[in-house]
Amino acid sequence: FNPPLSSSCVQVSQYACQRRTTLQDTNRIFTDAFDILAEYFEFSENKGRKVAFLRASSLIKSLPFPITAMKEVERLPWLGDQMKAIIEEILEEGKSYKVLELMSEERYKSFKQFTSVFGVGLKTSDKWYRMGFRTLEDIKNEKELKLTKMQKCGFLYYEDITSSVSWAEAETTDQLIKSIVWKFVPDAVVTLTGGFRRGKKNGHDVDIIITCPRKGKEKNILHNTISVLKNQGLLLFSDIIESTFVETKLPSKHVDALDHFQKAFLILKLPTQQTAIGDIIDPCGCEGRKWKAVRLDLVITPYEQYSYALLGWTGSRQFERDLRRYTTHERKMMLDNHGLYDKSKKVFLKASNEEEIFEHLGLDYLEPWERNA
Ligand code: 8DG
Ligand code: MN
Ligand code: MN
Repeated sequence: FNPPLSSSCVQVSQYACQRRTTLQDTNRIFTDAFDILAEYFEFSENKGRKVAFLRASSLIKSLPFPITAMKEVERLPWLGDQMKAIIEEILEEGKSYKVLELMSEERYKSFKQFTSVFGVGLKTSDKWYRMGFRTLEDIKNEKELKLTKMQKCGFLYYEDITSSVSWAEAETTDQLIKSIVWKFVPDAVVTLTGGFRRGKKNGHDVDIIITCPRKGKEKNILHNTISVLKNQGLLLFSDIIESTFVETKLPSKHVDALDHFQKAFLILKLPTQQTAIGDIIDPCGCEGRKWKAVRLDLVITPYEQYSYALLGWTGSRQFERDLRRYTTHERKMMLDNHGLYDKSKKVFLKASNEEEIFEHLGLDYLEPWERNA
């Protein structure tokens, strides 16, 4: 006897790190609505409700069955009355008028546009909104407005950067970076991470993490690589962040804390791949242009922190939040991109791969493609 897969017999953990979440989301109609609401509350600076909708969305993404009736979601964690009302509305109407209404609010529409520019976050969006600007056209027409170098590049390469990065483009970027890095440091470990490591077919950027088994040999890689990119005419923008790591510091308590690795946020002038039939098929829609502006994040890590960094940069963001929340509340340990600290034993736990980190945490191993929470 095979019982039907529904919530009445499937125990769903409140933590994404105890659920297998592949890209096969059979409830996209619901999760899209919840993701939009999370964004709506992020723009309204309502952190609590943002997190609540992200958790609910993430939980639904892990369900192995399409939701067809309210009784299937009755006993799931994180789904409050407001969320259930939205699910019910979508089940009945095929869409949520509540969500559509919030999406048509002026502040949401403006923030959606503003934050789509590289270098523009909530702070700048809020400032522009309070200055009376509503659209990107408004911003472009205001010649007096001070823009950072990053934001100028965001506008300059807007079309390219907002069109998603394909798997082929991520692959090309990965090869390019490997060929450069391996000239300086032949034994450097260069790994494509972020969404592409989780099996996504496209993304908003390319994330690459670099280390070297020989202690300290990773230190010059970032600057050398960026010099080569510059000399080859492949660099459109770079923002280099130096390492601020301090050995004695305990992992951060905040689930959204940034890490302290040396890194760079780049825009590459990526040569467009020519197909066998030449210009007839244009894989990135660049219409005859020989390049596309592509966002690249490069992260450099000391070898002994590499597994933790890889786990942290593979994401998804919600998976990472829940992994840290689980570590703090269920294990009395502290986790960040640099390491894992056992508070009762007062020691940092070493790990030479991701499997060992899951083991330290007493969790079943999840493959990267099962972390699409
Ligand atoms: P996408 O690019 O396809 O949209 O998805 P993604 O690859 O999952 O998102 P991402 O924004 O590129 O972030 C990848 C992971 O990197 C994510 O789990 C968060 C993590 N991350 C850190 N530190 C930092 C940081 O300082 N900045 C950013 N942007 N991401 C960071 O661990
Ligand atoms: Mn990414
Ligand atoms: Mn990134």
